[in-house]
Amino acid sequence: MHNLPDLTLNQYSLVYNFLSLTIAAMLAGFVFFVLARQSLAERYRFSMVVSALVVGIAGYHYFRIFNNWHDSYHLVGGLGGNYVATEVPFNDLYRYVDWFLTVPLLMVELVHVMKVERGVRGSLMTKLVIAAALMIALGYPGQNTDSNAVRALWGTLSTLPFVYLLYVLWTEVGKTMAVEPPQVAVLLRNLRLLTLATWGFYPIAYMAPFFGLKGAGSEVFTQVGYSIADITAKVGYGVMIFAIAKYKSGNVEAEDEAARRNVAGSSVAGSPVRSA
Ligand SMILES: *C/C=C(C)/C=C/C=C(C)/C=C/C1=C(C)CCCC1(C)C
Repeated sequence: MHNLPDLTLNQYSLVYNFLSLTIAAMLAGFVFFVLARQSLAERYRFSMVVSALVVGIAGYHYFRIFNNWHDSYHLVGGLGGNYVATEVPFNDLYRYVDWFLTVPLLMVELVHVMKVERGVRGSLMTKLVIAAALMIALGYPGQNTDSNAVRALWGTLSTLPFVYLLYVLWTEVGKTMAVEPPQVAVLLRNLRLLTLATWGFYPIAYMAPFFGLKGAGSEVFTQVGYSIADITAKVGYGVMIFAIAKYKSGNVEAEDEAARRNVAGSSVAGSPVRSA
């Protein structure tokens, strides 16, 4: 919960319309991922189930945020007047609960379409999911404080798993790019850049009070910024995961063949009879 500043008609409407647009984008994403699932090879379909879950959870929360925004303000003085806070508090926990659930799921989506060995997959997923959940949980206590020192403390703690996560993501995706066909490598590279660019926005918005952004400007910047970042990091990201899964679906036979050759190759190399 935090105190809402007075807004002009335009400021209020900008946020209102962006929250509304985000609900539409999440719903559209949901329909797309459910339908897109059919066009993938069996083994990649799960990535679309997770994508649909992510935008489903986010769409629900945006619906709640939208209604909350509507109830937390009322227009005083007609069209020439201002939007002034009502007695209904604005609940920031919707966003954090949403991120707490969706950010780990975004990691699951990614690892699912990456070429990693069976034994590595589980531990990679665990590392990324735990780091993602820690990052969000540690950020929350600093979100609604008026003290810049408290905000900086929790912001810094949350940044530790954030940096770790980006590091693991960057190196592991890099390793996969080296063993994937060039088309998939390009898609993975773009996905990595999209993740870096969109995820980087959240800590910047969090730190807005440090850049002197206060009151109405800060509120509008944060709400609109989070909406754009969420659409890109969830719907846009899911569409890119789909593109990767789609390409790989056309290649499952070649992939299996390569895997068989690898297994056969390693047993030949390890055989004392052959090497003698
Ligand atoms: C769909 C939602 C996404 C991708 C949310 C991502 C959120 C972050 C990367 C948040 C990071 C934060 C920090 C690194 C420090 C300050 C606190 C947070 C939680 C805003």
